[in-house]
Amino acid sequence: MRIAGAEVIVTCPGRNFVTLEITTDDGLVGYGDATLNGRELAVASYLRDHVVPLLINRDAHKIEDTWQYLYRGAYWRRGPVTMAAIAAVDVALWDIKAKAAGMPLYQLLGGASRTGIMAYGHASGRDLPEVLDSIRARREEGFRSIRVQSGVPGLDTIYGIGNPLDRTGLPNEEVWDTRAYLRHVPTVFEAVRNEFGPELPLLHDVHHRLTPIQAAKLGKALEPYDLFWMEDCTPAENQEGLRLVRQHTTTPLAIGEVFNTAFDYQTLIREQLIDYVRSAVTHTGGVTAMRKLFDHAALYQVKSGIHGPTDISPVGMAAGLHLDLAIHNFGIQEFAPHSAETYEVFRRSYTFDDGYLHPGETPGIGVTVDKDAAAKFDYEPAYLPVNRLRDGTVHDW
Ligand code: EZ4
Ligand code: CO
Repeated sequence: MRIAGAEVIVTCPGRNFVTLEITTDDGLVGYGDATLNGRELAVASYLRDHVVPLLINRDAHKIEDTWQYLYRGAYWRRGPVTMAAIAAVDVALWDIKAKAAGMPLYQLLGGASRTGIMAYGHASGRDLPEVLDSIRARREEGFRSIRVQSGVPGLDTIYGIGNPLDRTGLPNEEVWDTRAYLRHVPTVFEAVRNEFGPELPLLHDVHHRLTPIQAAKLGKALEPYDLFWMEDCTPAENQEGLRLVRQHTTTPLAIGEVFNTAFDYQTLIREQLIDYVRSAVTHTGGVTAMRKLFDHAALYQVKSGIHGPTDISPVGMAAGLHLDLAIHNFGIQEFAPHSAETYEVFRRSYTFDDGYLHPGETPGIGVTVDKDAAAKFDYEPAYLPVNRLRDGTVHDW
């Protein structure tokens, strides 16, 4: 079975998505997600200009060989643009292989290790009453685990929540105050626990805004509220920085949504400095690379917590769900439902029922792209916000 064609689809049904469609000479079609929020066209060009020409006529079944060919063959390694492009090819080829086998992808990954995939939803509000209302709304939708983000008194925006399409043409700028945040967050979790009791799993995303010693302080302060995890508590390019956090707190740690290879986790996993791996299939080289990463993590009792914001397309989401169902060291899956417009372009077989996701039984990954619908939504430039301290210094967003 040879690759006969490959097409890059850029569409904006409420937010931008980049999808690779691969077709084979015997008529099978596979899809891979290559969406890199705020830098979408760089990946589209990487694929169109430098990868698609290499794919034509290759054996569609040779997934590992194609992965190595694109990774080692480029000479220039790693990086979000390269790894998102490789991920799109990899997922499209797994989609095709599973369709050729007549099975949902999870069967090719070893079969189901569980009956459903525990998902967590997002609750956020400018103040405490809004936060509590938002948690109630997620629970009514069926979520059994909830990430809680709150506005900080004195700051205008609820931090870490980007506007998918700001249409200003330039990134929004936000203001940040670390001391105000550190004082406020424990009071939010105290109130949430008082309202909802000890059972509900609660998560929190720090979005890389603290130094290691500040992160250690927050982790300790949150211990009474028994978090499921504290996410991206400090930038982790310097993996050794997590030793300091770990020495001071038993709050579980999740890291890695901005990482793109297993190497970014080497020290974090080997020294058991984190509890959950946050990579997305879309940003970390696809199913092939993620499977290796999770198997490595399993040796150290580190579990999965696949990134699932709405800037991962339903194609990327579905690929993650097949892994979630198959691997032994599954932890939790982030799930932010897409808009009706997005689901009009991306037809999915995955389901969300009573707090649990399932990829469905359709052969392949179970998502197809309606190209006529996609063509109705032209690409629109959009950026994530940029963050500054009160004195104007650029800070992590
Ligand atoms: O801000 O995916 O845990 N989820 C997150 C996300 C990220 C976006 C950035 O594109 O932190 O919402
Ligand atoms: Co995050």
